[in-house]
Amino acid sequence: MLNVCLSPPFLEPFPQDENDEDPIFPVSLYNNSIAEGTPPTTSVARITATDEDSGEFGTVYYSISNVDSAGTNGTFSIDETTGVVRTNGTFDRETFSGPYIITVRSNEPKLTVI
Ligand SMILES: [Ca+2]
Ligand SMILES: [Ca+2]
Repeated sequence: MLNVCLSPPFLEPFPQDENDEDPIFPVSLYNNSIAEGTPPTTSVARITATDEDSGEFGTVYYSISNVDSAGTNGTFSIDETTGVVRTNGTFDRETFSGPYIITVRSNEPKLTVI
């Protein structure tokens, strides 16, 4: 007779990653200039941030939190996934010569509401 000893199945789940890392912006200041008459939707900067978490926890979403100076919010827009900042309108030096100070922030992963 052969005795077979079966070990219990490994019940411990694989450790799941936690959202315990914040996005890091390796470059904290982008200094770009915009030519007068630049058409709307022109790309003026690409912001990047990295998050060491895996999967959705490591996905960075970008948004503009503030546009300072005489520029009003809405002068620029940012692609929430690529970080590309684009112009929303045209610029006239006689009206405002800048600088525009755009503050970009990263969002926590979005909650999916079903
Ligand atoms: Ca994270
Ligand atoms: Ca983690």
